[in-house]
Amino acid sequence: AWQDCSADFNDIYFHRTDGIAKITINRPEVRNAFRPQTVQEMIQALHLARYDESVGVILLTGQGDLAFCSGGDQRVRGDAGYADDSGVFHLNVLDLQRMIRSCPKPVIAMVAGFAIGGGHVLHLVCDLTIAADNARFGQTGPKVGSFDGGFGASYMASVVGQKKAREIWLLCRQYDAQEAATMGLVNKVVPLVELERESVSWCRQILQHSPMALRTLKSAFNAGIDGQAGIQELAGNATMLFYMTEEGQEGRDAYLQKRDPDFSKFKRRP
Ligand code: 1HA
Repeated sequence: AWQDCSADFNDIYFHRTDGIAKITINRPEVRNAFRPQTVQEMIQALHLARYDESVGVILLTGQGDLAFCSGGDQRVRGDAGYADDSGVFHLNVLDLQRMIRSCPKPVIAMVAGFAIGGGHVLHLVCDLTIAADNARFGQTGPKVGSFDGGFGASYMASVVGQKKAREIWLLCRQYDAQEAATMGLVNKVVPLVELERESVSWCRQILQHSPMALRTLKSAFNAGIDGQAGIQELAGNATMLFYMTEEGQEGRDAYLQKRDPDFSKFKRRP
């Protein structure tokens, strides 16, 4: 049973149950299109889930069976981005994409219905995607006067290959769940009624595994394609592990005790 933690949110639901946090875009009347406030709330919820030590896996999904997310809400698209209530333009979904990738906990997209445009990129940047058999995937940018040349292009190419990624963007077609699975865009296709059960069971299997191994692997997968930022994530895990050693702690203790550090007992390994 999910515990509802949505009180501070308007455009999303935020739920928790043993070890799993679930972020649900709740704008079904526009196929779960996001506006700046939606993205802001998703960023806040992701932050909460990341810092909650009881959470080991994060599910990202959309309310209802018709859509995961249809991208930016075109009704509030102004002349330099998507307008918030005070008229300021945002492309803050790019921040959310980076947060999903750099979150040390696995983020799993649970997709029923459409994952389109900026909504498609959101599922793409998640670590895993479980799709219902009614899921449909695609980009629309060149049709609606937009493009995501960041993770939306380069990361997509590393997932499905250059030719397929260029096809997806240049033709703006939609692909069904099976086609998406065949091209490596989704990990598993299940009947719609089993979507949540299957996704939660993937989460539970992950929750049995070593948190340190999981976070280091995620950062290692990122490192190869995320440049200096990717190396920073991987190296951050190396630093964390070093802090946990007596050798690392000797440096800290010596500083605090105002003495020279004594690293002589630590091995110089081949
Ligand atoms: O490319 C970016 C970015 C790039 C760089 C940096 C930041 C970015 C941020 C965002 C984006 C983008 O997301 S661009 C791509 C924007 N999205 C789209 O082009 C998808 C538009 N929607 C659709 O193609 C279709 O609605 C659909 C395939 C998702 C579903 O079709 P369906 O089932 O036939 O429903 P439909 O009747 O089209 O939609 C139901 C209602 O939802 C309609 O409203 P109604 O006529 O009932 O009043 C429809 O207008 C509304 N709706 C759907 N999607 C959006 C939307 N309203 C606003 N924005 C939407 N994205």
